[in-house]
Amino acid sequence: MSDIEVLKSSLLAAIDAADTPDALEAVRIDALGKQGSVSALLKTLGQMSPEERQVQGPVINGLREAVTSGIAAKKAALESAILNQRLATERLDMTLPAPESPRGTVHPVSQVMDELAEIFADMGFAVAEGPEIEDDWHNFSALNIPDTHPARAMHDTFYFPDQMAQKDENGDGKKMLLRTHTSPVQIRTMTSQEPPIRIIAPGRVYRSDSDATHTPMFHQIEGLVIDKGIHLGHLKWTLETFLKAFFERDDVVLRLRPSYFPFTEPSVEVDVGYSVVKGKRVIGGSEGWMEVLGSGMVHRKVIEACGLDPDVWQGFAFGTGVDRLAMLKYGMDDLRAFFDGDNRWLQHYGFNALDVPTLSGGVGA
Ligand code: 2U9
Repeated sequence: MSDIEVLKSSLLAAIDAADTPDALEAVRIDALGKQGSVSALLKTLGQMSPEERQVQGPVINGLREAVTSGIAAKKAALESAILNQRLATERLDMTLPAPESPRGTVHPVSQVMDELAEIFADMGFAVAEGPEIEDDWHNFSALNIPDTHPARAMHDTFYFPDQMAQKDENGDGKKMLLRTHTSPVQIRTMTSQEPPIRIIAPGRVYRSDSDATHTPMFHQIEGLVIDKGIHLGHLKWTLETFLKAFFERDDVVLRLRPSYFPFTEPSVEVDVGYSVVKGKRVIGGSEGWMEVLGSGMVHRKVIEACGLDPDVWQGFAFGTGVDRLAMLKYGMDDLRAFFDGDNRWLQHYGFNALDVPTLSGGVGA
């Protein structure tokens, strides 16, 4: 056998013996690398006479071809062997439950929003939404909140710089702000939809009066009914039904205290009774009272501001903090933790995404 045939068989044997991609790579470099045996042979072609090259050229190129295709075939074989090995060992029994991967949880605010939507849907309320950036007519004026009212003050409201004021229909500038409650959603509904109206308006609201227990953004839900012959009894029944379903207790007792809001007359603040069980406050009974929301009959001026006749249409409305309701029902004691995004808190207080609240299944998880 010529040396080239000897070299060829020894290289093909080395290729065959390579049992890992790295070992095969070593053979490739040893043969076809810069200092490789086949590369060296190829370089000799240059010094040969044309006749000699006529003879040796095809032989040496044949060798390079054989080694190159041998290495490529072996590489493919090794890779498919490795893949089959992995497929064999990584057999996934799809019938087995998924391994306990860290699961995202539903934030308590979202859970409570879903619970409230479920409860009010059952009473025929639709969910209405609107812009978080509002103008001061929808957020204040239409709600009978006079220009001088402290709620309008800078320390309570995030205003946009005047140059961002929008021109209203008669061209004068509407001051823009971050809504301080979701009431402008109800105003937009009353000015765009014929009564009767039954809506809840959940969403983010902004107040620049944050302190240890108040955050600049929190979540509110407000409710509104506009119809004929609506009176305080309808308000009380609706609030009792909602709070009994929400706290999943039939012994929820309400206390209505006269109060004042510019957009309702009469206005009442509502407390729920609680009992102390093993030192903890439990909703139900009336050992003590906890304020949960404000409400009242929609002020005539608000109905007029929305172009409706208050002698034909009456209504009631209420407003409450969703974060606060969540703390009352699920026992959190620090509002700020709601916004920290701390995974331990979310794993502890969060809800399983599959636990979609249904009235039949008891809205709570
Ligand atoms: C329209 C007419 C009346 C909504 C109302 C309250 C009372 C109230 C506070 C509760 C806690 C805000 O989140 S909170 O700080 N809200 O007490 N809200 S009556 O009254 C309306 C709304 C819209 C058209």
